[in-house]
Amino acid sequence: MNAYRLYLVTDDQQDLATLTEVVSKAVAGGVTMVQVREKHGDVRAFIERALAVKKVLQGTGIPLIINDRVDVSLAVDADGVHLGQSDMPAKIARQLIGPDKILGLSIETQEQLAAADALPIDYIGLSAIFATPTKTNTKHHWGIDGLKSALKVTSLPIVAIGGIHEGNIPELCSTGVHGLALVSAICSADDPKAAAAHLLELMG
Ligand code: TZP
Ligand code: MG
Repeated sequence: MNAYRLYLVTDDQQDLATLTEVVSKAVAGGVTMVQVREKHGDVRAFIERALAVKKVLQGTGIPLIINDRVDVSLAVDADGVHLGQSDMPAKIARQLIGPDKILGLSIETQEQLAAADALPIDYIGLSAIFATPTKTNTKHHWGIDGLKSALKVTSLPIVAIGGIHEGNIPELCSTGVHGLALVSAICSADDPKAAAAHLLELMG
């Protein structure tokens, strides 16, 4: 199974109860991977929230990925970590997490893309495909054409992120992209289960 297919990234504005409820419903709706993303709380809160999500995912086979922090990923024995360009270098992260964990890296520029295949990573998060209110400091938006050309440049699986919703799924999927990562389209939906199921249906 392609675990990158429908990749839920959690909303750090949601409280713990909402977080676990959203993840649980999204899992029921069919998400294939879950990343816990925390941008505001301290490391204790990050660990607490990651452990709560881990409990929800227990027995589902859905990989748990931790955003930014290798130490938190190790602390909760997650399935992997997703790094940004200002986080720990991928080579060092790989040494710390070992060969079997999943390592993802956000790629924001053509230069970073050109260097990606030489890194010990498992997938690329192509960031950001479209402008999004969820993350306002994105410098470059790849768009559909940028995604298409990125798919030709790298042999790594690409997960598209940023501004993805039911309206742009068909054109995104027509590129052959390996996965779609979303925050608001699932976390802010009235019914995250129905939202995830509908997104999957649109993906065909
Ligand atoms: N990285 C690039 S865009 C983004 C992240 C974490 C946010 C995506 O959120 P949304 O709500 O799916 O546009
Ligand atoms: Mg990051």
